[in-house]
Amino acid sequence: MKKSTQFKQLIQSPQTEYLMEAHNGLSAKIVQEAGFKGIWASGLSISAALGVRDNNEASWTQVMDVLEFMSDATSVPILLDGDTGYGNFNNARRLVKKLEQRQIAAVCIEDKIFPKTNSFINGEAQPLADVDEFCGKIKAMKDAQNDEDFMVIARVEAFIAGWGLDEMLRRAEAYRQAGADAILAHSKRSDLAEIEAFMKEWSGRHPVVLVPTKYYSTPTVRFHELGINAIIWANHNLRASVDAMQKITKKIFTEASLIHVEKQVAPLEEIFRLQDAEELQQAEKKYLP
Ligand code: SPV
Ligand code: MG
Repeated sequence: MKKSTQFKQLIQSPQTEYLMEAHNGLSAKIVQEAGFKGIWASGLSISAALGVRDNNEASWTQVMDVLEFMSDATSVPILLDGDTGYGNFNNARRLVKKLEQRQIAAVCIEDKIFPKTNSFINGEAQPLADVDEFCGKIKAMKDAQNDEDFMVIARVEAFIAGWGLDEMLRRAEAYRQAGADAILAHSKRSDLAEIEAFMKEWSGRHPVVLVPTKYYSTPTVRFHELGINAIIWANHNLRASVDAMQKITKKIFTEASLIHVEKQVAPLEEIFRLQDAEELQQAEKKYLP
């Protein structure tokens, strides 16, 4: 089944589904092997892995290059965190064409201004996009797609920017009417209060996706009870790898030895397996003289 069709089914299914963050080909493969049905190509994680900030410092084509490796390495669908669409409606609709060419299943855009800033950095100081302008962007993206199953998810940043429930609902409804396939309701609170209030008023009118990075202590059953369509575990592979790399690098630096390290890192054989080195050995037997 096409990746876009898989993703559409995932979002439209009555159960709560889960997407896990990846930021390169290797982490994408690890996410798929764990059993996740979809991958979140996080802007924060991809930029951090490239050594830059989550402020569109990596160009959109540099993000595309990373995505190409992620898509080639996996068969489950990828949802790109497309920030603000990297410009106006015209940049965003070109993005859709290029994503489809790489079999990326869907893109999420947020109603902020290019260049964006991560929602958890000084969120209240961040200006939101004009609603009509953002609706035009969504329409242009939906008009640009060739594959009818490709999805555009509209991320509403009203709570992040300190606006209340009314603004959140006004924007979500406008984006739904503009053609967005789902709404990502973002919140930086440590509890679920804002999201609960939104879900009550929204009353199931269109699929909803959440990113519970800040309200991580919420029991997952609550998301099921609220009828959330998909949950994104947004940055945990990046954070896990940073923690592991810092510990091991420090140890090797201080001990100037590998004696106490060998058993704490993945065996080389595991790296070769993840790369599918075996397949090349078979191919060499077949194709080399
Ligand atoms: C990302 O993973 O880049 C996101 C989610 O956009 S957040 O960092 O929570 O804004
Ligand atoms: Mg992001």
